[in-house]
Amino acid sequence: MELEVIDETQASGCSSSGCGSTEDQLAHLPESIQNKVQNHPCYSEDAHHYFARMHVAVAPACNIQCHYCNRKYDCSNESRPGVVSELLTPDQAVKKVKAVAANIPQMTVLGIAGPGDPLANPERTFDTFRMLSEQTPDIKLCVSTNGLALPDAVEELSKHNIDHVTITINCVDPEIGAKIYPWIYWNGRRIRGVKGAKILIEQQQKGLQMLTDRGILVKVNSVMIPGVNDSHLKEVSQIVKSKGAFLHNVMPLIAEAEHGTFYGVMGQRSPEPEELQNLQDECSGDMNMMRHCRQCRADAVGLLGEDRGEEFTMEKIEEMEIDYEAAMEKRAVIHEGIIEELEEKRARIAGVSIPSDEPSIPQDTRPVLMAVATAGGGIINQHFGHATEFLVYEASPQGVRFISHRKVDQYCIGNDTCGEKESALDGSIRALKGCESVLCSKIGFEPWGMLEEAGIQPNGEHAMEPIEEAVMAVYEEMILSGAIKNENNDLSALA
Ligand code: CLF
Ligand code: SF4
Repeated sequence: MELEVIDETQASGCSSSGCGSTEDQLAHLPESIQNKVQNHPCYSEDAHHYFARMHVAVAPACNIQCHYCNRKYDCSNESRPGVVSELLTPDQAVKKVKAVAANIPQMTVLGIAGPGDPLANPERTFDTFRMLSEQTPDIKLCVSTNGLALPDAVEELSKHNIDHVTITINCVDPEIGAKIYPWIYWNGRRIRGVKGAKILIEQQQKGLQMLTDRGILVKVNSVMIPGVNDSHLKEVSQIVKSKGAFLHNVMPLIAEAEHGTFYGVMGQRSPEPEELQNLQDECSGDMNMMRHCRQCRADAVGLLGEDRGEEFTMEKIEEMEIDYEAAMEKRAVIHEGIIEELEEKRARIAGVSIPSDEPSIPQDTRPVLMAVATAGGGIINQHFGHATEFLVYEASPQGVRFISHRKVDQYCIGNDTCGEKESALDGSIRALKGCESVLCSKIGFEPWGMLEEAGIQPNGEHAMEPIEEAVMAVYEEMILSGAIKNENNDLSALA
């Protein structure tokens, strides 16, 4: 008996809960826009399993202060606090982009996202974009900004063919803004409190409208700050949607005392995964929500969730010989292959429908969260012990939808002598809270036992299978085995 693997359009219902599936997000859009986002790993959830992005850290200065930011670290509007990025000149940045593009051919997007605000460093940012648009025409250009200087930059952005812009909009109410932004730097003066927040909000909204009027795709990032803007973000979502934003990315606040940020030091808490998911669900409505953001660094390189920056330090790049013409040819072939694979996958999922007389899962069967270990490609292909993050999917009678990712410390690093093994494994199990199963390509005896004890069923039987199909198959197995108990369900038809 086969249960339905619902196409992602239906999977989200696409219910009011919404889903991150490319097909669902894009089906209603003109073909020209679908083409723009189908290989952008941030604008398309599907694409992020296949295509990579990179950032170049060319923009050190910032024109505002956010309470979740410490200037020693990257801009937290688009990246998590981490080690300070290696600051590059525009020339170095171009060299780096060519080196990465030649070595990671699935890299399709170059973003400038810090470590300060790209538009507060217009010369460095636009020099980089100008050279790249001339020398690496096969790479999409992307920028992320706090929005203060955006209206003045829109013309320049359109000139360089930058058609993906992210604005971080945390509020539309200056009173709330004053709790997030202590000051802005505007027309040569520092403006504090509500007055500063009001100017910032006006500039963000104006910039958003100008971009969407020109057909530039805008993603809005919002940092969810419990007790400050969490209950306000639904309104933000509606407003940005009404102005034509393409995607809304509600990200969790990261606030640790050791980062030295105002919120970190003051003990402002970050949201729990469930709180974030609930807010994302509330904001979704007919708005496309991004749920696969990794809050990557301002010098991140690779698939979302992986960071290969160490392979591309300037020292290493200087030693590389790059023939970009040849690299472009190779890249084009690889991109075509990936797009074909993606299209096949979408067609396969959409084509799996059940004849109406086939029994299906009773509609009141409760949903189940499952964690998946994957190294990319949309399949279950990673050893439990090698995972540095797990993707969390929800299976329900309506289908399978991506929910979030959970970061973990790598449990197994190739030997068993690591003294911190126990605690790393405990940490992984804690991170998987709420998940009832974990799907991976392989798993050791010891973690298997510990996961079971924690009520999480390990499953290595779907190695190398497409994620959505494997998750639905495990859901079906759980129903049939009675692991999902629902007294109202008559499951006899499924047996
Ligand atoms: Fe970079 Fe941002 Fe462009 Fe993506 S990241 S500038 S849109 S290419 Fe992506 Fe990274 Fe999240 Fe940003 S996962 S932090 S949303
Ligand atoms: Fe920091 Fe970015 Fe905010 Fe500037 S915009 S203060 S760099 S988080």
